[in-house]
Amino acid sequence: MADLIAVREVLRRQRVETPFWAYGNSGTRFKVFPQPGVARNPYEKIDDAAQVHRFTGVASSVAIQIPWDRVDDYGDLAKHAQSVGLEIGAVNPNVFQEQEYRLGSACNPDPAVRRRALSHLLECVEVAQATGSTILSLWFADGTNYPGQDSIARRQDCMAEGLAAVYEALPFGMRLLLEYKFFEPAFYSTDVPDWGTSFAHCIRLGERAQVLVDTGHHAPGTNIEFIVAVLLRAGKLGGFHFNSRFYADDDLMVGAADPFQLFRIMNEIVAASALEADGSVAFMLDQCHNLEPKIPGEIRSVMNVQEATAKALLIDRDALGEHQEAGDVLGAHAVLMDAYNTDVRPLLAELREAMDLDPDPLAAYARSGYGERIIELRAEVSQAGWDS
Ligand code: RM4
Ligand code: MN
Ligand code: MN
Repeated sequence: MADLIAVREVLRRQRVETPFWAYGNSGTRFKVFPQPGVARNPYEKIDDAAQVHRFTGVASSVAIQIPWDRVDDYGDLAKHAQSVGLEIGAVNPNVFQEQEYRLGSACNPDPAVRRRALSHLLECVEVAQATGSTILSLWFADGTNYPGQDSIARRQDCMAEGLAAVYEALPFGMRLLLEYKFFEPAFYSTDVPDWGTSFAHCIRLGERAQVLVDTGHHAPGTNIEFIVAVLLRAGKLGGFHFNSRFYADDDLMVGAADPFQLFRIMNEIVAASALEADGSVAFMLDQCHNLEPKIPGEIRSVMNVQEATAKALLIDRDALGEHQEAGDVLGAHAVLMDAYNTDVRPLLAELREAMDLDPDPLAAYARSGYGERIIELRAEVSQAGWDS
């Protein structure tokens, strides 16, 4: 049996970071449907993120995206975050939306464009310093659409060179996380398409470069927990972008499409003691709430991560080990499934009460009236979203 007191302690300390972009309007390439009350600027995104933390107690940091969340004074933004009990988490440079980046950013055939991309990445290192962030989180839309369009090898050289320049600029204590995604927006070749490519670049860079696993960035059927286990062994799992996918990079709520997969991932984390350790695996959400309301969508997602984590913590590791050693396939599998099939909601409700929180975060948020208040308060002036 797992030690319940220890399980609660780990759950109490676990942190799940929410992203600024979850609080702005979002949509598909067909349409962005604005929602009433949505944040109009980074300060209001902080206020919304603070609600998620207020009701879950574990979402104490927020990721920002530059230029979407550009402000004049980043120190002031960090101060505002602190005033509502938050910290600025990962800084996410955006090198995919400007006209110059049509053929890529760090791997663009034009050296002037590569320099421009690099200078934006370096600007983001400064933003991270100014906000007290310790993570620079990189994702590149770079790639090609047609065989022969560009040299795959040359593009890798450029990627390596650009990353090395960024790595060099990292101040002490800051990590660089390199995210991969197998396709989109490029359809033929992507310059960082998989964990192997990210891993290879990170190994070359050094200790403070690690792989970021976005759960929505794999081909259907990929065994993500295997990737997680391999990266953990190598000390190269920097963190997650949690979300759900049914088809491609859907960015739906984590644990909605496949809660069992999330449990299997958390099982590898727990098995490697990567929750208890130094907190070096960053659990971040990367989601967009196109249809559902955003703050409750984030609360639900944080709860889903907690439920998967709780189940993984409940696995009877001694019994599992015994069955595994004895070659008892069904016995070992049953130990895992027993934990997965446990209803952990009462355990989490108790934990919340012990943390002076409402046992039901979604109901408590609904009762708080915050959702109605922002609709009234933010009626005028344009909202933050993909197109701003
Ligand atoms: C990418 C990736 C990045 C996110 C962008 C907008 O697919 O997941 O993390 O910043 O989308
Ligand atoms: Mn992502
Ligand atoms: Mn994505």
